[in-house]
Amino acid sequence: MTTSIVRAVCPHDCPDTCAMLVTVEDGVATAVKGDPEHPTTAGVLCTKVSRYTERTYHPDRLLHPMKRVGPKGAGQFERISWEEAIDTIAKRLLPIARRDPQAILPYSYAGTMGLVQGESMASRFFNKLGASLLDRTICATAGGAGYAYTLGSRIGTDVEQFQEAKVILIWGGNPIASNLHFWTRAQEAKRRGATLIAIDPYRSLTAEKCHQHIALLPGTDAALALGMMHVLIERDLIDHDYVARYTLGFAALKERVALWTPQRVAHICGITEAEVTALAVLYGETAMRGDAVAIRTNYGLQRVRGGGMAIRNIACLPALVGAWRHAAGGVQLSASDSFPKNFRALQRPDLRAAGQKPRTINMITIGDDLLRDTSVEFGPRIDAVIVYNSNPVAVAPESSKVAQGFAREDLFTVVLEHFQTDTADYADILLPATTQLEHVDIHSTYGHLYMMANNAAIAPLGEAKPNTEIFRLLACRMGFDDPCFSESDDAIAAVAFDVTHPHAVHFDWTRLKQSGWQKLAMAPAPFANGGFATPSGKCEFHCARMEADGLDPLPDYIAPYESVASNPALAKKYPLAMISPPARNFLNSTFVNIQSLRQTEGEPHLDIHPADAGHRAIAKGDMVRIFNARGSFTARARVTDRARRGLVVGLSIWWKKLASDGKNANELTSQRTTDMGNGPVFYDVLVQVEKIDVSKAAGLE
Ligand SMILES: Nc1nc2c(c(=O)[nH]1)N[C@H]1C(S)=C(S)[C@@H](COP(=O)(O)OP(=O)(O)OC[C@H]3O[C@@H](n4cnc5c(=O)[nH]c(N)nc54)[C@H](O)[C@@H]3O)O[C@H]1N2
Ligand SMILES: Nc1nc2c(c(=O)[nH]1)N[C@H]1C(S)=C(S)[C@@H](COP(=O)(O)OP(=O)(O)OC[C@H]3O[C@@H](n4cnc5c(=O)[nH]c(N)nc54)[C@H](O)[C@@H]3O)O[C@H]1N2
Ligand code: SF4
Ligand SMILES: [Mo]
Repeated sequence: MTTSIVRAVCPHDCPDTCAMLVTVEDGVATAVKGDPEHPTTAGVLCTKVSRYTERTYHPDRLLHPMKRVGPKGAGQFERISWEEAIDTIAKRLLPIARRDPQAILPYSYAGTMGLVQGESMASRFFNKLGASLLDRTICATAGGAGYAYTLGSRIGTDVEQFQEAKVILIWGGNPIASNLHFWTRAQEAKRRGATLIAIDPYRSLTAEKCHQHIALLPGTDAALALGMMHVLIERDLIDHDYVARYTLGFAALKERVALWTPQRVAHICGITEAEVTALAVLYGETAMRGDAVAIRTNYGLQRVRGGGMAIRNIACLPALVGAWRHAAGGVQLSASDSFPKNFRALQRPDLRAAGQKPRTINMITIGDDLLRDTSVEFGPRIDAVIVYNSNPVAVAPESSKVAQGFAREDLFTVVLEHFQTDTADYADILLPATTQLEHVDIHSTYGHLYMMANNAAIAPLGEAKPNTEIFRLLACRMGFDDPCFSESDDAIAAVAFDVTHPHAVHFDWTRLKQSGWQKLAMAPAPFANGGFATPSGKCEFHCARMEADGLDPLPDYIAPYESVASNPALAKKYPLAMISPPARNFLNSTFVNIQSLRQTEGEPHLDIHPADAGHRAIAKGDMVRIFNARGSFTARARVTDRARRGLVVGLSIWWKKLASDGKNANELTSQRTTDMGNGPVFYDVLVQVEKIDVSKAAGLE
């Protein structure tokens, strides 16, 4: 028997981007472990990815190209050859492209975060074709915009420093589920005497392990940050030297936050005045003592109307108290912009016809957009969609409309997948893609600072092909003869980072493949001496670019679209706020079909506070219907004060077809967008909940 260990990378949409060691015995991957030497992975993978071989060799893996033989959505397919598949796709796309290539839409997100299998050959293909552009907003663009207005780029505190902090605010994130290797550092800080505070409407797995949990109403974080700034300035817990040297607009900020008294803030956030004041005092006084204060802010708080402003306000806090002076101080939202990704080489936007700028479709309005007709404002009706690295029928908002769109008889849909997902059921042609164990890739991350290499550990299963190879074949069949369409995956990986950028001067693909990972060349404490990537070079409390973009140039509070306070008329019918954050054992909708993981999650649940359950006569274990004007889904009630009063929580994202009613929480979410960044508002939703007939519920037990 021959045994080897192959260096690989977890490809999933998770900030941790773990270094993996794959054991291969006679060509079969038998184990996947965390690399003990990689500093952030430290030998540990999460439960989901420890089961990677179960996912890779799953009996339901798609292994051959298929064509649809039943009605759209029914999921009935018949095996075809690659030749027939590629030929059929080209024959359908060519006449549409001749009419108007913008009628063709790529739809992809982060099934793999790899720079090669993500957006390289696929983007080249769609650029050459002149297809519509996709605004990939579904996750992080609201906060990304708010952060960039304030600090210039998504660069923040290095996760490897957090154990040195004395106060850590975990703000709108649940790292035990979604950022495990950050949590390890936070726990080490706790052992060394740090205070951990979770700011989250829900008592998540993480919140229950922190010293304090501030359970504010969803969508009110911007107000809490304004209240903290009010207290910091009023009590002079300010690093005046840092503020004078490295910030812009302090006087205007001072005037603005004077209006945001703890009393006003407490009322908006549904918490006490003392909570607001004590939080600011702990943060400010710790910083004034010269200790590091750090904030890990995530995605939970961005998925509301004012999500961009919320992150902007939080991003102002470290500069006020001079927290950036410490390597362990500051804030981490995302490390994305630390990596000089060479998008021009990877995606080749120059392949678009000279002067051509196709229209852009926002991925979160796919439901409405698939149902739109040709018009002057919209452009041509969407006639073809090519889906890869994403499962829009399960993950996009207002999903009954998404499904209705994909069910259009006149729409041609191609899906590249590992499994027959909810979206794959609507494909005309379904193509089998390789997994991370079967292809080569290179990764940047959004949670640490290592460039990562993924070697192929095993041969592709069945007839599966890498995304790159599928788009190479399509490009060839469509007659695209630019040499970039025959570049190998290794050649693409070799140009993924810009070696003229100081962070990546030492990047060399051949070496990286061998070592598996290499840290960017970045000094700790990135903003100890200013150096923000804003036009002023400073942390911009007053931001002229926001004004130019029609936004308030100063930190402010933007109420949710749907909340009891902001929309009382709607709240009369739908009085409960609903959030649907990630379940620990799923990764978005990935892994839901892995039986061992699904069994741990059980079935779709709804957490509801005893008071809210009580006056609806809902008891533990009852089946409930959650509904609003957009739709409904059913779940089993867990009566628990983990959800604060007025809030219900449905951990997500379930495959619709694996839920008893064929639906999930996205039936109820809206296609509205955030204040900036065109982001989604998954957690800005009012609903009503009712108990379902008892006998039926018992039958399901
Ligand atoms: N196990 C697992 N890990 C994952 C994922 C997964 O699906 N499963 N998904 C990955 C992806 S794509 C992402 S983007 C990240 C997301 O991971 P996180 O950034 O952690 O974001 P969420 O889990 O959406 O929300 C985290 C917490 O925010 C809270 N929250 C909801 N609304 C608000 C609010 O208005 N204010 C505040 N302060 N808190 C709020 C939720 O209750 C939840 O506990 O995780 C990644 N990691
Ligand atoms: N209600 C609600 N909805 C949400 C969220 C929420 O918290 N609540 N979170 C939102 C967020 S943060 C995000 S990021 C999105 C996530 O949305 P998506 O990025 O669509 O994530 P997944 O659901 O994991 O779907 C990824 C798919 O890609 C496939 N895939 C993986 N690797 C490859 C590959 O190499 N090739 C091909 N062809 N396919 C591959 C996987 O099998 C999987 O089916 O969902 C959003 N939707
Ligand atoms: S999902 Fe996250 S924690 Fe789990 S192995 Fe992948 S990168 Fe690591
Ligand atoms: Mo995400």
